[in-house]
Amino acid sequence: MKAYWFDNEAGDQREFHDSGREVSEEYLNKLGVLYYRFADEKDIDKLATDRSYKNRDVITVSPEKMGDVYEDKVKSFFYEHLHEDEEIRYIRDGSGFFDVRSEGDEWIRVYLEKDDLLILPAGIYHRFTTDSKNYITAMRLFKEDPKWTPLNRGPEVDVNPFRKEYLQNRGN
Ligand code: KMT
Ligand code: NI
Repeated sequence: MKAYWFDNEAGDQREFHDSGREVSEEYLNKLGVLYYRFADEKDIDKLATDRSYKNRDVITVSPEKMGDVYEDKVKSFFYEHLHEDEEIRYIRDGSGFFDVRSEGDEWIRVYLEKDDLLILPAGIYHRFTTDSKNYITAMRLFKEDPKWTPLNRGPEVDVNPFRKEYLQNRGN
């Protein structure tokens, strides 16, 4: 895992876009973003039990797996959105970028590789992209029935109760 301020330069979303300014794990925690590194899949079972994640599946995002719809999928994952539930991703192979909004509404880019686990809180604006290798396999964990519906950023979603609760929890 490596977290840094996104450079906001033009160019392919799958490039690193590293401004050279690092972001600490402590700052991610302040945003409600949690990071773990689990080399042993037994650790994921414990976390799942502790946090009541009852269900899981595995998704591979790659042209081989997704075929013709791959490029469209990559575009859609990259629309800024939030969810009404946590987004939990445990990377099993490959790599990719999760971008999350800072307190000041800037992008922070989180680069994840195998054995990295990231938890995004409900209500945080974020987006995802594969990197230039175009391959990631991730375990997705969820509490009950998955609510994957991405709610794209806009005036209505800005006042979504889960968005409001997120901001309140962060002291805004
Ligand atoms: C998401 O919600 O953006 C995704 O699930 C992306 C694929 S998980 C690596
Ligand atoms: Ni999402």
